[in-house]
Amino acid sequence: TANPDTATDAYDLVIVSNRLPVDRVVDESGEASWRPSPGGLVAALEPMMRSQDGIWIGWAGVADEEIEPFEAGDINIRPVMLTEQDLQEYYEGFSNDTLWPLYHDVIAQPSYHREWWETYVKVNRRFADAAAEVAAQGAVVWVHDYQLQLVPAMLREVRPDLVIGFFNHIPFPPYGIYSQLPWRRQIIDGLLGADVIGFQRVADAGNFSRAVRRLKGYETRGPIIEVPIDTDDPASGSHRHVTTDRRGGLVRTVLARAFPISIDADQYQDLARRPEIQARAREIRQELGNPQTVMLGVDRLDYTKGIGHRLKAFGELLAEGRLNAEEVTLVQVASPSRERVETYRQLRDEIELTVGRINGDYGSLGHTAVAYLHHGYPREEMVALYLAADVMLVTALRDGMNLVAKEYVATRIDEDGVLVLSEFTGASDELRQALLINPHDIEGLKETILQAVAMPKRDRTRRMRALRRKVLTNDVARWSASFLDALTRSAHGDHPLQNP
Ligand code: GDG
Repeated sequence: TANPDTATDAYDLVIVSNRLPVDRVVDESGEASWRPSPGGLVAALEPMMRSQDGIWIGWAGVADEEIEPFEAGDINIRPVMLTEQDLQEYYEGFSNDTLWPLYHDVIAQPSYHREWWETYVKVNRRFADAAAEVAAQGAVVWVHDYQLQLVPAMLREVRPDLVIGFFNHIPFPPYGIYSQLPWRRQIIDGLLGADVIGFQRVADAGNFSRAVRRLKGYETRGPIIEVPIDTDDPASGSHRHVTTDRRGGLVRTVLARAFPISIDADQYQDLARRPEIQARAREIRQELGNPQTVMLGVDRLDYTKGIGHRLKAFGELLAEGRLNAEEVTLVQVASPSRERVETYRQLRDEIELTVGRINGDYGSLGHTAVAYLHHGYPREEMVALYLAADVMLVTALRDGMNLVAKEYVATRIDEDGVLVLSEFTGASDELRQALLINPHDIEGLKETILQAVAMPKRDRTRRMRALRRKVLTNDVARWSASFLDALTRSAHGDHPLQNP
């Protein structure tokens, strides 16, 4: 397999994620090319990828096609092939119909299929091999998210010289839930191949450590996990930061702690300052019939986002006459997501039935109660929507972070607008000045919506100022820098236990 010394292209920084940050575009003449898809992760990593000779490994979004490495917008890209069957079993199956519902507190029932698991192992191996092939001697490899939890150990096995990091973008569930997983030990072993394992919340890191103690019996000291070294293994001599545990056995140490992700806040502020986007925000309110209050929800159409709970609360407030559809409009952007997974199809039917009922009962020709949009929009339009919204509703039942909440705050350069935020999002750990809610408590949610609608300007500004301070200081550049710093320091046997 990989020999780092003879590799022709060897990179010092390797990013591994399921999906590459590029989209294939076909022009009028039928010529296909790659366009960088501007996500927060790319924005955060781009400067480092440039300065450190980096490469990104992942799936290019087209099934059954071997694609040669290429460069897109200055980023080196190494595609990993996925067949249609891999997509069904590894991606839609094990990732999105087993791990996703399990890690989000079994809001939906996870499906456990042994064939899906086998494909998950096989595909993880393919990603690990690709990373092993391109990484320079001693390179830093940063693996992302729940689709690739076996990659760290697979990679360490063939390339013990690498510094390996893993970041989990979604929650890590409490042991009582995690322990349902038939392959619970294999996943833990996979993750523990990393030197640093990052989570969104302190609670997620705690859940992970507990699972490690329960399932593996390893010792943990705060965020440090002691992983015993098998001294019969010929690679055992090449491990970094090896120490002895209390019983004198050899262990390598793994750091597992919270690194809450964020957004490119400046980019949202810059968009919010553009006159044409501000004009679009005014136009949106006009198109809605100039209601006194515009409320907004922006989510992938996913059962974790609590869209149904939000609609229930809004519908009841209209039914009870405590809100009036002539005065208040709820705009719900539900961007299409995972449409081949059955649970998502059912969710779409439920949501659209509820929206239709509310509009039929409380709307009029001039005023729709819920403006429901099953589309994805350009970022400019999202920012105009954030600017147009008096109240932002984030009612997720479980969410690793929720970037939408942070985007709304970054956009509000006018220091106005009220954020209603679920306690079950990672964002609620930082955004304490939002109106925090428990989305399961429909009465409480209704009260809070009324409070948001009626909040005096002075209070809105005071809260928004405090929220903006948080988001503008802790942006995504700081997040990636602090994770990579922890990784590089771990290569020298030094574990930063918390953010500087
Ligand atoms: C996962 C975790 C964690 C949505 N619709 C449109 C659109 N979006 C953008 C939003 C935001 C992103 O997609 C969604 O991010 P979230 O964080 O809200 O949620 P997930 O997609 O579930 O992300 C989550 C995140 O990973 C990062 O670690 O925070 O907890 O579940 O940026 O703006 N963007 C555009 N058009 C749309 O229609 N342009």
